[in-house]
Amino acid sequence: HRQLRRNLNFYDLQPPATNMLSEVTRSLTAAQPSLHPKFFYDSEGSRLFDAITRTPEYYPTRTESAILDSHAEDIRQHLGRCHTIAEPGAGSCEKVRLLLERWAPEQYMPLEISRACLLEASQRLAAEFPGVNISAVCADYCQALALPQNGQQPGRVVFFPGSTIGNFDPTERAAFLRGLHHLAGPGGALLIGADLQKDTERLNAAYNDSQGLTAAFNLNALHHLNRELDCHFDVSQMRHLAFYNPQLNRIEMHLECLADQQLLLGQHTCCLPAGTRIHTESSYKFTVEGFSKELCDAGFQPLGCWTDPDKLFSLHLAAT
Ligand code: AVJ
Repeated sequence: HRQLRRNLNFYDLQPPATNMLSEVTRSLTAAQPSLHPKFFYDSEGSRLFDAITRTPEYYPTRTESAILDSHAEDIRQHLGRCHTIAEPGAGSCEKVRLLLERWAPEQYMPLEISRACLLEASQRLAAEFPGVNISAVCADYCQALALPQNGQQPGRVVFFPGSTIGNFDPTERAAFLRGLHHLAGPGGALLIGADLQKDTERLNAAYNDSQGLTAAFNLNALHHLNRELDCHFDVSQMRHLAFYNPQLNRIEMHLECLADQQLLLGQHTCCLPAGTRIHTESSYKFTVEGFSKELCDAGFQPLGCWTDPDKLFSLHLAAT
């Protein structure tokens, strides 16, 4: 590990490089073709996601920020002391700023797979918050969740905002929440954002914004694959689809082939006939009671839940 500044230590757990070709080949040639949502986030995809969060239709980001902003003090009171905030998938570390300002914890531990992103964000944060010790950990989710506890220190407050938890299918989600429980450790807590079920029109609009940014974001996964793997997607003959599935309580995003797609995947070719839908993302929507139950099932004790006046989004606090 390296000390980069007086208040910044960088720990590189050297996350295993994923074999993109074999992973993409497997998921695109399955009976139900799919792509993992992580393929959205190259630099263009991250820029597009950022733009989505500022569209009038995409309510989650600004609603969650408003909840945090109005209730930061109340949340801290429910929590008691907060020594360390740990954030898996911290990215640009933007959302945690509000907590660093209001809670002034001794330590902040961002965990992020993108080394470049983590380096930049943690350097900036260390300069801006000289009173917070930053332990930046470059790791993938699995490594991050298996991180050892730090000796005498009290448990960590794990911060997992944005309803990213909604990307996981129920079985994976249960396992992931157990991992967050382990990361928080004895005496720790979890502060997690969960988007709420609401009228279908509003949900559909949030994933079909009028500027077409969500469509561009979805289609960018194919540009990303073309760039990395040279797999010859004709992106002009693919279409963005996003709709609420009320049976499964989730938004589904797909990419639909408008014409046959002849793909090159390493040595192999693969044809996706016109009409094929590639499932690119699920974004589950919760009820306050349902999500609290999932937290209990993962070993947490709910301490509180905060929502906005329109009940669009929820922030849950739970102890380990
Ligand atoms: C970052 C996973 C929470 O599911 O709403 C936004 C991603 N996809 N618009 C979400 C996303 C399309 C977002 N999460």
